[in-house]
Order: sequence, then structure tokens, then C-alpha cells
Amino acid sequence: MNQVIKIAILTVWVFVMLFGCSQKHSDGSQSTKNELLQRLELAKGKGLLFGHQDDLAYGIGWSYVDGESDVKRVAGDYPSLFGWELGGVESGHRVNLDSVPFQTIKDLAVKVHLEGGINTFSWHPFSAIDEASSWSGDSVVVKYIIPGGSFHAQFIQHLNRLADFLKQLKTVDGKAIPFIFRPWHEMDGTWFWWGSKTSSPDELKELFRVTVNYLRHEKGLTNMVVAYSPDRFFSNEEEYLTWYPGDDVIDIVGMDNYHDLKCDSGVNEVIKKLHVVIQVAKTHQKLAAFTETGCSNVFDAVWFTQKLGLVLNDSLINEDVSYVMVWRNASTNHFFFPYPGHAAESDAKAFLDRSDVLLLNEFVELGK
Ligand code: BMA
Repeated sequence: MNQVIKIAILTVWVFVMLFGCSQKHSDGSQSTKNELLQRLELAKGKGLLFGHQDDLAYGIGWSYVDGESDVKRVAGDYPSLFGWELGGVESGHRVNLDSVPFQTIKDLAVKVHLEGGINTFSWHPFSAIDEASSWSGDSVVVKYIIPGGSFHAQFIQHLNRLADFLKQLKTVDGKAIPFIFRPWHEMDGTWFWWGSKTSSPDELKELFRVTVNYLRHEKGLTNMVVAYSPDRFFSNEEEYLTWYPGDDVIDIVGMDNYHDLKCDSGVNEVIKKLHVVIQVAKTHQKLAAFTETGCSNVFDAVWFTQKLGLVLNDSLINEDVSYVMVWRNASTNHFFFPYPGHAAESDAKAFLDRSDVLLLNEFVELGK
């Protein structure tokens, strides 16, 4: 064989070995991440997954009862997407800031995965400077915890504890399960210490990049799908992307929006904003999601069919948004999904009965 051809073959081989292998983690976690994304891709246009925060942990009138779920009580099946909160894990707490033990979260998340559902994690961490709560919108934190900041080492310690938990998300045979991680959400609002009042877009982008790159590359969490979800303060793609940390970091683009759906005219606002999210998703080849919404205490008894339902009737949203998630059912003073006997029960059931809204069994069936 000609020497030049030999060298060329050798070069290609070295390249494939170096870069091909580095993409694949020894526990196959990179492939589990793609598996999650592919399942969402497959569901696109067939229906939106319906999600509920803390669904299996507690509901109205019960807590930690195996198999219980307020969504199941009302609609006959579980959600297909399950939200969990990680706030407190970074500080070494045994329970999260809503008192749910991390061990329980881990066990339930693995169960969800085995039963065909998808897990998504929010994170409202305490500040690495003084352990102040996430809802310290006036505190300047971000510039001190990014690289070069005087509290960067403390922040890395927070990430180490977070990673210790996330690394436990495995089946008994040691296979890492895929999950969605949605840190630094609602950064365009002013209520969190990473919000727009005290951090610049560049600082937030850096915080986001450091968080994800550290978890993925230093801690090997390549089974992690990452979601970007500002709140509602944007009206075009440029504004939406103000805090966007980059295509290499993000897999899903979304929006959190409770506020606009409080009034009738808000339905159109939400539709317009989700169109922006969808456009970004198309341009950047990402999935789009309605990452958080809800009506506090479901005080509007037809909110599900007449607000959220109208949003889903929009054909673009129906085709291109992968999931919608409502927040937790903590008590009769703080809940976002009705329970048996509540005035909104039949309306929520009618919404979930729509063929384009996927509960767990329907989502699992799609993959068969
Ligand atoms: C908020 C409320 C709080 C909770 C926090 C994190 O929206 O539900 O009660 O502590 O989310 O889950």
C-alpha cells in the first residue's frame, strides 16, 4: 500500500478512536440521554406529555403512599413527566426545601424511569456565599461564584454534592438513567439570586455553562438533558436568547409562565411566546417545552380546558411543544392540580382525556 494512503488510514483511525470513543461514556450514559430525546421526538405531533411536580411523593390528603398520585386519582392514569426538586442537596441536607427526602426522590425517579416516564429536576439552591434562600432577588451572588469569583470554590463544593446525588440515578444493575435538569430557570425575573436584578446576562451564561460543563465533563453526567427556561419577559427570539448559554449546553428550550394564563387575554400572550420558543427550537435544533405553568389553587374551575386547553389547540404548539408541566400539590393552600371532590376535577379530567395530551400509558404505548 502506498505510504500516503497508509498514513491517511492511520490518521482516520486515530481520529475515530479519540473522538468517537470520547463521546461514549463507559456506562453508556450518552446513549441514555439520546434515548430520552428520541422518545420526546417520537411523541412530537402525537401529543404533549403532561407533567406534575412531586406527583408520586404527596398530594392533597396523603403523603408517601406507594402508587398514589393526584393526577391518577382524577384522571385514572399517572402523568408521563415527573418533576422533582433538588434545592438543599448542594448544602448537604437530607431532605429538599419542601421536606422531601432525597432518598425518596431517587427511588421514585428510578421507578418512573423503569415504568416508562420521564423525570425532570428543578433546583432552587441556597447561595454558596451565605446559604441564603434562592428567593433572595436583591442579593448579588452570581459574579462571586463563577470562575474568578471569591466564592467559586464554595460553589464547586455545591456542585460536587449535587453531582453525588445525580450520580445515584441508576437502576440496580448500575445503568445511569436519563433525566432532564433545568437549573437557573426564570432568570429573566427578579425574584431569584440568579435573576435579572443582580446578574448580567454574561454572568448568568457563565454560571449556566460552568454548571453544565462541570457536571457533564468533570462528573461524567452525560445522561443529563439540559433545559433552558426563562419566565415570560420576552417578545422575540433575541430577547428570549438574552441569557442563553449556548447550543452545546442546552437540549430543550422552554418557558415558565403562570402569570399570563391568569387572564383571558393571556392565552394569546402564551401562544405568541411559545411560538418564539418554537422558532428558537427550530433554528437551534432543540426540543421545545412549556416547562412550568398552572393556576394557583386551581381557583378557575375551567382553567385546564379553557386556558391551557386553548393554548394546546394552537396547531403549531400542538405539533412542536413536547411537554407541559404543572406545579406541586403541597396543601389545600398551595396546589396546581385538582383532587377528587374539587370544583375543577371534571375539567382537569376532560383536559387529560384529550387524545393529544399524553399520560403515562399513552406515552409508553407510543414507544412500542
Ligand atoms: C415554589 C413553591 C414553594 C417551593 C418551591 C420549590 O414554587 O411551591 O413552596 O418551596 O417552589 O419547590
